[in-house]
Amino acid sequence: MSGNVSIIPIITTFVNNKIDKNKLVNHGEHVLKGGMDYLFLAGTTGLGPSTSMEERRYMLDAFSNIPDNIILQVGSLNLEDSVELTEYAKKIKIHAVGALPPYYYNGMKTEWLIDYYVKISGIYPTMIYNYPATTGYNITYDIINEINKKGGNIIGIKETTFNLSDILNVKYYVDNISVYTGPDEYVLPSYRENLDGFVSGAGNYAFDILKKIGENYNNHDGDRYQILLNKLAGLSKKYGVMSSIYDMVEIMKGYSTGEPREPFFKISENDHKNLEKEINELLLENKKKLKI
Ligand code: ELE
Repeated sequence: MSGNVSIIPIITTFVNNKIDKNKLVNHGEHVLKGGMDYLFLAGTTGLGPSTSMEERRYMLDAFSNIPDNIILQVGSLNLEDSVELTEYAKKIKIHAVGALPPYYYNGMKTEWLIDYYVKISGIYPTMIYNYPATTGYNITYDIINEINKKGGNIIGIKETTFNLSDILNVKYYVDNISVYTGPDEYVLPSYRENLDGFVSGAGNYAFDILKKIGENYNNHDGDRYQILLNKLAGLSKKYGVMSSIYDMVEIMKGYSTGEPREPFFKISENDHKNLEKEINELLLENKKKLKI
């Protein structure tokens, strides 16, 4: 068996633009009971950059009874806020904090990125959230080594990139770091490349399929489960990135997770029906070959 770790960036359960705590905890519990190891709060899928620091504290409080299973994304464009939130996470003793680099602005000096991570990870063990396509910055192995040399404590990296060479270089050249793949399409490769695990937004609705990938990573059924996951993630994108995940949880798992936060608009009733039809057809087609 592989020691691969599963991290699910859960959606934030809004109702009328406020976080619904019961729905959040209910969803988190389903994901963990489904065999996943950690919940990643305020990630991309959780619409994290749209949440206030107060909302992120509120989410931490909601899970303060299971701190070992929690990772909170604390990155922001106001480092003092991020630092305060990291201190709060330390008090609750969660597994680790995650942090996007400062984003949106072009031309940040590399040394500022380094100092940003030294400040956050100097307080609490930190997992870098590397997502170059959206942040504009690629956090490579040499930057991580520099952060740790300057007193930081980077324990992991979540690599939302298809650049396998960058991903592997972190594993090759940084001591004692856990490397997690980020794209849904790289769940199986995280096992095959003997990395430390994966982060998968599709895990919100397909944690049972993620389990199957793990059980079959060394045979060809693993490929088939990964292909099914890719197709489901493709449907999610087709019907509306992030927003459709709320509908997919309801369709596939049978409980409500509220709604997204605008400008991620709720998908229409008609689209919901079509999405449900496409999911059911896809699952039916796969039932012949796979145990789902
Ligand atoms: C994925 C991102 C990227 C999961 C998070 C994650 O949500 O925090 O659709 O592949 O660009 O890496 O959601 O999603 P895609 O880490």
